[in-house]
Amino acid sequence: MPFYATAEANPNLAIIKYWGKRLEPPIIAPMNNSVSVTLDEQLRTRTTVLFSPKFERDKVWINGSEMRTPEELEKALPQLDAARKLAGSKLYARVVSATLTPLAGGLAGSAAGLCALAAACNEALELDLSPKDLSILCRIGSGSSCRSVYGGFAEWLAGTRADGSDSYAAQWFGEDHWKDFRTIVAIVSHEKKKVKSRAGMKQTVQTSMLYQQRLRDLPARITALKNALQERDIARMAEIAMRDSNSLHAVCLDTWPPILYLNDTSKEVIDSIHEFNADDIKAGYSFDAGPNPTIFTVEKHVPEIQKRLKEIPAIEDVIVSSVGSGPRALPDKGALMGADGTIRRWRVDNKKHDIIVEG
Ligand code: 2P0
Repeated sequence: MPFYATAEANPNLAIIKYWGKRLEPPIIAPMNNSVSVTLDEQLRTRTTVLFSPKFERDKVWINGSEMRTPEELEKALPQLDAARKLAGSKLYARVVSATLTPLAGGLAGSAAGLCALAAACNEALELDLSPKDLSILCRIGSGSSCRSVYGGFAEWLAGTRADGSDSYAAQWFGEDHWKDFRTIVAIVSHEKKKVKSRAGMKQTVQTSMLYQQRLRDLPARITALKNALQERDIARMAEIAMRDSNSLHAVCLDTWPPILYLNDTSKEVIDSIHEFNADDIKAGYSFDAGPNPTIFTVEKHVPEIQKRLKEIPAIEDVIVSSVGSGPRALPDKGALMGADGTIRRWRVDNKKHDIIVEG
């Protein structure tokens, strides 16, 4: 076993949202199936992991800062424990991670992060996991990350078993299925969100009446989405995405005390997209647990949507992503830490979407 590896993973964005757990950490299984598209490499996360008898506890660095509090470590540590259990190892780990995803702005940062960590552990401990089992290891870190195990479009199944063993992700369509599909990510706020997803969804399950109706609506919506994606039908796909996002934010408002992730800029984006869609639906907005909008569309409509988004002053940046691929192992020259545990000099270039190892 090399006990040392580096991997990268891309974020995914939910078209049908995961919101609510039927099994709490450290298992994590959701109340409902969810479906996502995996983005391309522009917002990827790279993670190097080293397991060693020299270490007396697990240590994790994200973008140069060491994670020290139980809250900061609540996702990585259960995943490291699960990976060790699979390997029959008791070695502690050092984890160094660099991400191009703006963190905690409702932009799926933990999806890429916990998928990259699971993929790096899979390599370092030679677990040789199937995609299904890798998705289970991901899920133990953070639910949404299990969908990043696949390129293209993937579904995370809620399952029904009490041990969570039937809750895993499966690919619907590969990354080449819909070549002109685009996800436009608009950055409206770099502020950390007020209510984290983990706490917010728990509050919703406990207090929202409307949530029960959402759960009843979802199976038909998921079937309709599969058909729309199969036929590469942007009008139907975009309507489903908008309805599901609106449903998520309706149950958030119905939560007690209410949770509002959207802001005035999000509302401007909603109005602008409905105006753009006045004659026929050409694009759909979607919001996770934060105000940053993502727009699903096809390539030919991207310039017009970019023009509209540029008219909204609070939008700081726009990233246009194609459908991306699953995680991959990297050669040691891309590692963020040496095989002896020394952290290398590296930097992220958010403009060029690059992670540069300098020494
Ligand atoms: C999703 N979100 O499906 C939904 C849409 C936010 C809104 O998955 O507790 O960070 O680690 O399993 O995955 C955010 O929740 O939560 C999320 P945990 P996660 O992408």
